[in-house]
Amino acid sequence: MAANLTPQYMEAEEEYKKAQTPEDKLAALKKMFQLVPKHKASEKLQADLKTKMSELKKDIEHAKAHPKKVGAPSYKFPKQGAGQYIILGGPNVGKSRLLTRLTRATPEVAPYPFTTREPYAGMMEWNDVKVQLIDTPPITADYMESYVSSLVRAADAAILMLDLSDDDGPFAAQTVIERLKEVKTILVGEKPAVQDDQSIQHVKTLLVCNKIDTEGANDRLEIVREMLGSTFPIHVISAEHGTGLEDLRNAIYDFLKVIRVYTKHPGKPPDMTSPFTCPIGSTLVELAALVHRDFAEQLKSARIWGSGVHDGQTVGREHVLHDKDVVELHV
Ligand SMILES: Nc1nc2c(ncn2[C@@H]2O[C@H](COP(=O)(O)OP(=O)(O)O)[C@@H](O)[C@H]2O)c(=O)[nH]1
Ligand SMILES: [Mg+2]
Repeated sequence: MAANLTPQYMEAEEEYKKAQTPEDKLAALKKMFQLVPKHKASEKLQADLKTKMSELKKDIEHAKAHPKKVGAPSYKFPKQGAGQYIILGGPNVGKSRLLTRLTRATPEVAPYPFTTREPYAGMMEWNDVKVQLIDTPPITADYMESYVSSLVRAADAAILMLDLSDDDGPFAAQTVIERLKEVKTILVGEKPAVQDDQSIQHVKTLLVCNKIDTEGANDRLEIVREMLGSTFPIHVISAEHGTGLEDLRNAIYDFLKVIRVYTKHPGKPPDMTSPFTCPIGSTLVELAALVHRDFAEQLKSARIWGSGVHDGQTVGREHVLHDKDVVELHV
């Protein structure tokens, strides 16, 4: 990219894309504007950002002056655990059943469509961490709740569910992909490294083919592999009978691509019960920011126990962390 954008800028842009309120969007845009390198190659980008900021400011003022009386429902799920997944699919594919199998949540499961009217969240346990799963109302060619796309855009990843008991299953999944694409939300197996159009959000997605216990499921699975196998990682399950669920549970965690880091206080044993999770490749200073807002700036060094270091070795701010590292932060 000509403007040579920094990773910090890209992070702010990611925040912008995930923002669900005009206020959050504006805050992220301000950050992007501060972080954009100020030179010739980025002049157009700077101008675009300024235009967007002033439009948003107007929107916010307008909304304040004209408060909505009634509106479409909107839902916001604060992120919890190591990551947030949104479960998507047509009616009756088994989305709610999956949530009951992987979490303690108890959404209604029924053999007729549109039982789930509202999104429903649960926490999936994976070893010593938890992953948040959100069940949603179905998406069809002529029905999609207005708030669903913003939930998808805000999530860390998606599970697209497909019904192998139904000849139409593969096409129903394709419809979900297309409906979301219409609102610039693109389900992909892997996020592209660079994304120029800021209005488009890619969401990495696992394709989960459910009801493998039913007759003809294997034949339909062949069709699915041909249609979608090159786009998404495919997992085959029976949510009803439990087939493939442990593999899926592992895949859901692995796909987040995070590591676990445990913290300790000087002279005390580490807290091995609730790790922090951060993206693979994170540095000490990035972890520090998770532990405490002020720590990123204040951090001087750390001692670390784990892979690639001597026990208790002192490392600097840019040290790259590994899964299961134990760190003692010195501020
Ligand atoms: N045979 C079979 N039926 C399933 C499976 N998973 C879900 N179902 C059934 O499919 C119907 C719809 O399930 P539900 O979870 O409510 O679907 P949703 O509309 O996607 O939330 C229910 O009757 C479930 O019992 C499965 O793996 N195999
Ligand atoms: Mg449901």
